[in-house]
Amino acid sequence: MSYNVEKLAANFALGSKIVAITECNIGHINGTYFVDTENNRFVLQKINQNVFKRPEQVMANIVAVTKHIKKKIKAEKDEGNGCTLDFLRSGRNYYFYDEDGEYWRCYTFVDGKCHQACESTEIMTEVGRTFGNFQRLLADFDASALYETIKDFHNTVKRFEAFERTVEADPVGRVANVAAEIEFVRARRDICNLIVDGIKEGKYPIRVTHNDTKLNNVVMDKETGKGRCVLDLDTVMPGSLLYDFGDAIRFCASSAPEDETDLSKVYVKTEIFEAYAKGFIEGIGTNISEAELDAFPDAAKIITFETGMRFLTDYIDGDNYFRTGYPEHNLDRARNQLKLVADMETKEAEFKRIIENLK
Ligand code: GN1
Ligand code: MG
Repeated sequence: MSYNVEKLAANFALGSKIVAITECNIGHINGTYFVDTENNRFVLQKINQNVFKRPEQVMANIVAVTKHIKKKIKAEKDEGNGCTLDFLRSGRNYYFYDEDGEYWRCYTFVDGKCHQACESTEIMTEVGRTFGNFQRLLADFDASALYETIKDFHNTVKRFEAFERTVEADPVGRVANVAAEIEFVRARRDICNLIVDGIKEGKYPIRVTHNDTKLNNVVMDKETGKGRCVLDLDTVMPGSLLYDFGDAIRFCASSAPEDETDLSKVYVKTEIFEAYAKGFIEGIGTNISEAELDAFPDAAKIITFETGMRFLTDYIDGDNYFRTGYPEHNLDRARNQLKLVADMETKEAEFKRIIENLK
């Protein structure tokens, strides 16, 4: 489907004439375009309604959270705390609803560097600090005021149930190809409960969580290397900060990209786990409990496991959720993530020691 991006962008108050439009292909979910005007650069995105059933709720969450962060940063009068995304209005709303029933939104581009791969421990500490700081700035925001835009997004137990249902249905006849992967997942059924039960028992408080704490979702200052802004606020929801920590380790501390097929190249880098944890703990300050810190090693494993299981589920289901570049893409991603889980299992004691030392 091609869109008249220029016409769509014109529904937002861009302030000056559009001079160029470029499509951006990073990310598995939304359609993204850079819109350059005479004076500024904007990001126009089509919200994926297959994933986000209620785009207006996604935008309500984002607007509430970014307003809060803006207020906090202003009150703290600390330039070092960076900025947050600034969304443009279209009429009264922060989105434009087109004649095909699609939702579009537009925000001011934040200039800086987004690292696509982990280049050093210093960078990872800074990324950790930026996400920790994001949590800190939102620590006094009432998470119950947010919509749960993707229900049970990180409920690993429910994700496991969905996996089993898909295996049972085997809609495109792929189950036979993936017996080993299915067995790997089933053998780890027990870990699905750890965070879910901890939340139920009140051990892990419900906070505002980002839910997609990838390295490339942080904009860093090109000169100073300091974290400036957290991007991709679509999945900002009520949740546990363990999700955010775990997902960051899954993505940032891996030795290889998420779809590397040479599994001998895929392992978790202990020094990156440590560097990220150090920055995150510094950034969040006192807004974290001992129980949450103790669960960091498990969180990394659980979220990596969950993501591997989601890729595998989507593969078995016929690739309906994640954008894929080739037919076996989801399977390659699943194998990659499950390899990472196996490697994390061998490093648990080391991770625990690291967290104890950072406390
Ligand atoms: C999706 O689109 P992207 O890359 O930001 C997914 C995350 C997964 C990630 C895996 C809403 O994020 O949960 O961890 O792919 N986002 C959603 O690469 O499902
Ligand atoms: Mg995302």
